[in-house]
Amino acid sequence: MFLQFLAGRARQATELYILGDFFEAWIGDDDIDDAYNAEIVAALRAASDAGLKISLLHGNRDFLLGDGFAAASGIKLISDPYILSTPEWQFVLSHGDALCLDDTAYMAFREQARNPQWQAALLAKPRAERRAIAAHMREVSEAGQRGKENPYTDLQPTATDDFLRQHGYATFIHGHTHQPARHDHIVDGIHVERWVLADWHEACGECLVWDGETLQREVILPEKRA
Ligand SMILES: [Mn+2]
Repeated sequence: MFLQFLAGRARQATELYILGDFFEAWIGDDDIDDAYNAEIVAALRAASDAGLKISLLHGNRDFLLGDGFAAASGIKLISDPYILSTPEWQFVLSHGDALCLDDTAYMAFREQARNPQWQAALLAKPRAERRAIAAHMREVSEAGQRGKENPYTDLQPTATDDFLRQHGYATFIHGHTHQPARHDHIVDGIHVERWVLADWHEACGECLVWDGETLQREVILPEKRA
């Protein structure tokens, strides 16, 4: 369905920002020739060739997306957090995982996963081995979530307020927590909005649309084929 979105609705926009966990797993840019990945890369390329400016920041699953992927797709890899200034408004974009400080096991993994030496050592392994490692990491993560009342850790409130302060009280947009919502924060007496993105599934996706005046959720449904 994302491919339909990329070929359809997304083309009405001038810019598209993807805030991480775009892929369930990414084991290295050499895996671009995998059939599933190649189709997505080609679709991104077609959209960017048609004039859509696409930017992407890393999530915790696709942290290995690199320059090879970006060049092939015609997209721009941006840092997390990323300040997005439009003529009318300022936003700060992030995957969101960096503020989930209460999940100490995850934060330890995150630090490791973002370490360039660790990444290089992983990328040096054969593809089949990396694929097995990714599957194993997924299993460990799912096993850790089972049995928990709420399997998803939310952002740590104090750290989030500090983050909003550090980023000039810009409207904060992130994903990761699987809890789509719009939150109102009062930081130093200033009202700041925090928008949490929804997950994408085969049957339904969602994006936030900025039209220069308001930010709105837009539900994306699969196109019916005649
Ligand atoms: Mn995530």
